[in-house]
Amino acid sequence: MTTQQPFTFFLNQFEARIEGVEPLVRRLSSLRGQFLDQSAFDAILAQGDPMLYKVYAVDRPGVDGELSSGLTILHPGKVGDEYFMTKGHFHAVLETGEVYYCLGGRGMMVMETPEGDWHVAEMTPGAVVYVPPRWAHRSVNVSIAEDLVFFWVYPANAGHDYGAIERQGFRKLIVAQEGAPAIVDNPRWLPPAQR
Ligand code: PAN
Ligand code: ZN
Repeated sequence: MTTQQPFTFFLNQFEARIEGVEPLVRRLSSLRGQFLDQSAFDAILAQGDPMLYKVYAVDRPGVDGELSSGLTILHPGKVGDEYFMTKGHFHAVLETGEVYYCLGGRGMMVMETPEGDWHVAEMTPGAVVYVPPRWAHRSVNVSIAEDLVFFWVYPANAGHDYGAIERQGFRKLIVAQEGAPAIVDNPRWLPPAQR
């Protein structure tokens, strides 16, 4: 058993980055099939492949007791009526939770369990959203012009399972209706018994 040394890292809230960490960049093309309006998706991609979000991860060894943390910056924008969002995932170790702390912008976190229970939480500066074990989670930027910026911490051995979400998305979508975000049913989503 080796004893870890404590360390400090600096989260620059004003420049929305973590000092000394190279961000992972996710572009629109990595969310193929996730946005409902496929022709709007193709039309944007034909003009280029915009960056949707950046993730500054302070990863730790994937062993019991370790915690990974980091910062995500999700840009504003829409595909058809649907706001820019993260891919979303279950944790591969389903019984692991996560804490999100919103630092800037305006968003919604869409969550669901393998049984199909769902919940949508608002993300505004200061909001701490607790994602219990077993809940898949996706962040959505519902602002017109502002980045959604949030810090997160989860057990480093949790892992990420993107497969179920890639297949049929989340039960609920967040779309603009008359200029305001609305929660609507995802027509591609099937209850567990019908999959
Ligand atoms: C976050 C997310 C991050 C990017 O660190 O991974 O916001 O979202 P996707 O992983 O869905 O692309 C987290 O929830 N980690 O477990
Ligand atoms: Zn997670």
